[in-house]
Amino acid sequence: MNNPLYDTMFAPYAGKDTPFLQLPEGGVITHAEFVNRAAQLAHALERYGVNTGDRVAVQVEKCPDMLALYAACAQLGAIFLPLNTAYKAAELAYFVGDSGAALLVGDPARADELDAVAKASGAAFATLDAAGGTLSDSADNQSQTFETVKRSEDDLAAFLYTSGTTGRSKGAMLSQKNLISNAATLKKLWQFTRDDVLLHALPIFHTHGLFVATNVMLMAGGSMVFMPKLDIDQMIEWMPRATAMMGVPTFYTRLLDDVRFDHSLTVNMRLFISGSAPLLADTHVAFEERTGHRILERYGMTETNMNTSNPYEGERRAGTVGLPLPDVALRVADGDGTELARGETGVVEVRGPNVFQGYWNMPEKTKEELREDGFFITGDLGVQDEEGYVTIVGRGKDLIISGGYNIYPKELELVLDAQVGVLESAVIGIPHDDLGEVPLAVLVPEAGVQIDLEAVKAAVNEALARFKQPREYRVLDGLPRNTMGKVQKVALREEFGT
Ligand code: MCA
Ligand code: AMP
Repeated sequence: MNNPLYDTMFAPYAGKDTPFLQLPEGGVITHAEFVNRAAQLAHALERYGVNTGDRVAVQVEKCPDMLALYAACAQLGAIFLPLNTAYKAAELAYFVGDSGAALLVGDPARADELDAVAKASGAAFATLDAAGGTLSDSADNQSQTFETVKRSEDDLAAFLYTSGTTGRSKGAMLSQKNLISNAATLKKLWQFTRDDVLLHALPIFHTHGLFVATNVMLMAGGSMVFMPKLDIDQMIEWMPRATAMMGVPTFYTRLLDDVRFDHSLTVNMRLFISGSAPLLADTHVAFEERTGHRILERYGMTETNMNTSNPYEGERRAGTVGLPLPDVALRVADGDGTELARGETGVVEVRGPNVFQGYWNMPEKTKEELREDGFFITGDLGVQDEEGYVTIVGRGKDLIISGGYNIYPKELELVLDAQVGVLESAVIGIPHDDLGEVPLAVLVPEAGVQIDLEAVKAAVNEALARFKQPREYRVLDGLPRNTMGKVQKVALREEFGT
């Protein structure tokens, strides 16, 4: 194959008039139209100076052209670097600078501030949204064919940034093979075919919506109801015409909260998949009672795509994330990587064709998390039963998962600690009915100083995306610490976590 990613995911659809994206606001984009558009965008990328191997940073609202840009990057051999649309300019500046992106593609409504971000890193800047933009204009005049650039399966296809416990985001480098192998495995396991219609309401800047959902559907040749975001009215309207849905647990709790959502809506559906955050066993049970469907829960990470899944045929066990995927080796290990006996709790480690190539420009970090024998240390605490089912029981890493988005307390604490009058801070996750968890910030004032909370909130709002911002603040005289001086977040969770 000349370019394995393009040749498996996109090339097979040239000239095929089958529906690929069904747009709830009206219209259908066929597979052929999609690959033609990708070719036009590949030409446009070249016009903006993008070469094979360059990073293309993309902060664009969910729309067909945003997805076609992923295909265009594959065809050109550029590295697709999608970014959360909620990120502020300060956050973006880091990603663009760190990755050395050749081009930043951003929202026309924020053109001025994003252009400045791009300029500061020496990147070119183009705009794109559902209505158009400079990249779209440039693509419109281009040929609908583009000579696919030769690549190998070991070449990089995407960077996804994932935060770390140090507060600094790391660019996870994913090769073509990482993406292709996982999509092929999941397609087969979950039995996706060209007859499937997937309800797609996830964002496409993360693994879940982009690689798990889209790559699997591309490989299967099916179609997607391509919703701009989760909208329960739209979901309910389209469900009778769909066969499958993928979502984070909040999707399921919101559906269950709606009295219109009942068994009759789901008779055409064959599969509901959940992941990115723990699905409560209660939600699993309530969903089955309401619809007769057992949600299939799976587990993965940005660095690895998917690692485990409950079976398609066979027992889907509530509260577990199922069995290791056929091509993934999984061990529950002690701190040294020695496998523990079944039933014992330890750190989950995984190895397989899905495991990433390392963190961009961070060889030390890569070494800390990728063992020499190829196992990646996930930082999740798990236990495996005699039959191999894995349960995630906690996290060794300090991480809050809110509505499927990861929030690293350290990143917030660094911002909070820098505020006037704040001596130190600690951020913990507290339970939230809708989002699972949300952050709460505990602030300790400098001696004799009264913290101006409104000023702190304003500074946080300037620095960090809304979804990361603490939902609540508490001011304490001091933080609980152990004898080693380490902050006892467990004690804070006990005090504030209910
Ligand atoms: C939106 N807001 C949030 C979140 N989403 N706050 C905390 N956590 C969130 N997840 C805030 C906004 O900033 C805004 O705040 C207000 O809520 C309303 O925003 P809106 O966009 O209308 O929210 P929504 O449509 O209700 O979105 C909630 C959502 C969405 C549907 C749960 O966040 C979502 O689609 N999450 C999926 C994330 C995902 O794809 N994760 C996969 C990562 P304000 O009103 O103050 O301005 S990949 C992964 O984890 C691994 C690899 C895996 O295994 O899949
Ligand atoms: P990310 O950094 O966005 O790739 O998030 C990956 C993390 O999400 C994992 O390390 C887990 O902590 C968590 N995660 C993903 N799927 C599940 C799941 N089904 N159950 C529990 N945690 C999950």
